[in-house]
Amino acid sequence: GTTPKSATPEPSAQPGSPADLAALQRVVPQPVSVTAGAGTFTLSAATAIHASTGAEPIAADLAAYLKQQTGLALPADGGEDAPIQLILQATGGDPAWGTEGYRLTVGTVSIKITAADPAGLFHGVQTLRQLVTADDRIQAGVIADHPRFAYRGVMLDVARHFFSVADVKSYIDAAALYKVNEFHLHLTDDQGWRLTVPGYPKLATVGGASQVGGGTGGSYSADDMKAIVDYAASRYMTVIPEIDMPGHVGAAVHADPELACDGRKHGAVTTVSPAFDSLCTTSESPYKFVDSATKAAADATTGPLLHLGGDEAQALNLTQYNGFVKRAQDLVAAHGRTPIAWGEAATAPLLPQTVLEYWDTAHPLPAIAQAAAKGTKLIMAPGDHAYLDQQYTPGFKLGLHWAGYLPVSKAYNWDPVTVLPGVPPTSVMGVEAPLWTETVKSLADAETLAYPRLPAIAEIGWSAPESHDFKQFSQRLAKQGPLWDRLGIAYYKSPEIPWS
Ligand code: TNX
Repeated sequence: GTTPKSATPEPSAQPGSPADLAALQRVVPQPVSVTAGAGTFTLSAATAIHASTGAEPIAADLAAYLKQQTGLALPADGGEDAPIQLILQATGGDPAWGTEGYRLTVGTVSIKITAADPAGLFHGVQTLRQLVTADDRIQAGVIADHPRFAYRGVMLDVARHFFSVADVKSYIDAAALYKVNEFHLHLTDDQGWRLTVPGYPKLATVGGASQVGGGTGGSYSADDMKAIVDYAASRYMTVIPEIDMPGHVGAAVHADPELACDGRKHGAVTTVSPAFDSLCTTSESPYKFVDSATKAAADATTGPLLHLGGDEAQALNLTQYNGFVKRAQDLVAAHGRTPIAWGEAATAPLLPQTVLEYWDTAHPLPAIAQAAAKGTKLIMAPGDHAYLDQQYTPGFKLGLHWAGYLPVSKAYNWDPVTVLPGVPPTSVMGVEAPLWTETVKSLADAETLAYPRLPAIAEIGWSAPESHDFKQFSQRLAKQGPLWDRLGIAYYKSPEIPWS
């Protein structure tokens, strides 16, 4: 059988002391249950890892993570008596675990992670990483865990400023540490078009050749997109591509003026402010373009969801806008994908499966709650709690503040099911933390806005609402600082957090 010969003993016969429990309180997001044992496990270069059949890549990930963090090179191909065991266990788990839950048992001589699915083992590995202290020890205890919401997303805007594939991978990697499982890639906007579309070569070559402030911009080839999608999959994250339309199309109409009604020559948009151009909804050629662009986005990704934008289409009247959104959904569905759109699309006739993403807390639309009441599922990305591009404080060197200032406490203190009055809790699929990049020029800038707020929003997505407590969260968050230093993740040392 596959049962390990020396089945890992439970952490210890002795329950942990309050000090042992305090030593386990360093995990973000807060797990469902945390029970301390007595003593610690000490890692060494001889500590082998063994994985069940099918989980070998996760053993290799754990070894690579621990090498990065501790410098110790643990063998990832240990036998069934290895001290660290990663075990896929189809039956016997708590059904509440789902595909993402796991149980981590740390004793003084062994560590075991069990899960029904590799995604759960991967999340358990993230918990284990966070438990490793500066002296390579891990507190004994048992953590049993599973997520509150199925959708826990982050978004990166690669249109306002272009980010290389390597930078995108780094952004994905850091978010995986907080059990984020959806990566929304905002590929197109006024200032840049980043996706190669067969039949429309100028979108990438002309529409891609700019960004905020000018500069050379860039775009992703089919191979680049595959590299991003495969990397995200290796971090148990699904990529959601976004083609933003019918507004926010400055780069598209710059590349191909026929997509707009006025037929004039549109220059590249390099300002922060939107251009308020629109696809021409009264002619057919833009729909051919929407068909091709959404097909390219569907072909480049493997997940079920495809975002069609739909925000801030000020150049259209409501009838034109609603008609466009209706046809765009049909085209996304024809490519086998489930449409997502920004909240504004709630005014249009929606397909039953279309998902709405709520963002605009400055102008909340009653139509969104009305759609939810009729069965539309929502993703919550409220600007005043979840927008990572909003400044931490007045005068902060990066970011905007149209939704107000967003200190860490505000990124943490909200509940997705009470954000919009009238929305049934079961309508909420989960949360997303978007990072718009008008003011973000580098990966370090992106990380400085995301850390430490991205982990706060990840905890809102993962952890039970009863566990939310900012003071306790900020103490756990403080313990992530040394890990970010070690991993080279830039972050803002907000004075709200008791960094040591
Ligand atoms: C509003 S959020 C926008 C974006 C901007 C963002 C800046 C949304 C759907 N539209 O185009 O980048 O505010 O915070």
